[in-house]
Amino acid sequence: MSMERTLVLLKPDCVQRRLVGEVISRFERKGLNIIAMKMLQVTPDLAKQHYAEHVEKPFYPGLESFITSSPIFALVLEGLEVIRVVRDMLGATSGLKAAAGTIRGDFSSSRQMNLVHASDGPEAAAREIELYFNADEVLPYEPTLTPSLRAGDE
Ligand code: FUP
Repeated sequence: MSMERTLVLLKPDCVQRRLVGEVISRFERKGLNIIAMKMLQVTPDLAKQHYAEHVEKPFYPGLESFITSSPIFALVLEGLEVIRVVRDMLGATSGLKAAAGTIRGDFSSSRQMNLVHASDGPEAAAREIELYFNADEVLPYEPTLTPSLRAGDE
């Protein structure tokens, strides 16, 4: 099992609906390590870099307008297989399709306003972390409760 990092965004709907604490609390209770976090306003330029694969798609103008509409939180989470673990915690892209118990399944009824973004693979995670954070803003540390979270050989 590999220690990974992933980029998570708490999107404008998450902040506006006061769900930031709820969502971060789920990541903390899972045992994931927050190693970077900031509040920021996404600019159209940053949105185009972040969603480079979607820029030409018909839904992109609406997506850009949404993601730049008010501030967001960006986080880097660290943990074993954290890229997949966090995607599983988010659920399917559309809140209408996401399973109950997932963040989107519990709190979203929309495809666009789906509250949280998380990197979908190792290359995306590396690219997205660099897009949102300088190297000195990422602060890895050894959690003192690791022995209570998993066995030594996990
Ligand atoms: P995800 O990987 O789950 O974040 O979803 P995608 O990369 O497929 O889509 C990126 C964002 O575009 C999602 F947050 C939802 C949004 N989207 C739309 O608004 N309309 C669409 O038709 C498809 C995606």
